[in-house]
Amino acid sequence: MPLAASEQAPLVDGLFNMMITLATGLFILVQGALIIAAFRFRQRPGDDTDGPSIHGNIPLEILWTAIPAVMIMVVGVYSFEVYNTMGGLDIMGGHDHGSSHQAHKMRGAAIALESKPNSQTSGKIAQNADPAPDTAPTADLVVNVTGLQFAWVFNYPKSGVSASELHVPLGKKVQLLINASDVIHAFWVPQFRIKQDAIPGRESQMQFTASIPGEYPIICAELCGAYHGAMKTRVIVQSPEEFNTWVAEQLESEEEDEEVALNPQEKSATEFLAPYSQEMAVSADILAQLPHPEHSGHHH
Ligand SMILES: [Cu+2]
Repeated sequence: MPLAASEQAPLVDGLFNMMITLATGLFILVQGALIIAAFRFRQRPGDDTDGPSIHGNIPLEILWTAIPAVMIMVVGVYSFEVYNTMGGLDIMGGHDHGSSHQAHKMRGAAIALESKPNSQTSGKIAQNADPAPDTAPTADLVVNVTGLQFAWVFNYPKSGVSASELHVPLGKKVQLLINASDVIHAFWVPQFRIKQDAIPGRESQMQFTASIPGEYPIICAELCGAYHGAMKTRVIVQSPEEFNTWVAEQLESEEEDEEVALNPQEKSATEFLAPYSQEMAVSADILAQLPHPEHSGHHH
């Protein structure tokens, strides 16, 4: 098994180990009985007699019905318990927040109503109109996840940060609101033992609490097109302080991007690009040869 890097992972591993133990025990029991019977009751040389003809054995039939029934019930109850503990049944992401639960329901209804004439686009509009969904009070951090051919986009509604990699603080409960903009994808982090479908027009949710700092792969687990195999990114688990620093940096660079978009009006291309020349590996001489804004402005 890969590293268990979330608080939920040991639950899944416990279930997995129990099922493997049961299956191994059953395999040895059934195969053992088969091998013993094949050897012990095999035809001996010169013996042409038949074995006794037996029809029905009620106690035996009850036994081999009861044992699997009990095993299936145990596995069923245990896996249900794990699923529930991981928040799988808690569709709206929290037990005790009636009002936002209601809001979620209504939002769902609005999407359903609006999606009748043109299911995909209007469903999307209804959701885009409300980019900051109700924050479940039980989660420390809510992240909107969008799957699209062929990438993941992470949006932090509280800070407004958008990123192509998921950053999360260590030891904090993270709630993902998962969506898709084209076809069905699936959000999978093996080290967290979580996997959830991303479905266009329908928000699915999932919770986890990262327990070991590090970088883990995020993989699309639903065949979604030609480049499905390349639909990968990372989740970066960092200390809450590092996470806050990252959020601040993202906000800063987003501001810078805005400046980039605003400034060209006031500066010539040469002046404007000068600070970036090193980054772009372009020499000042080449920059100086750029056309003057008066001549080029309209064509851009
Ligand atoms: Cu995909």
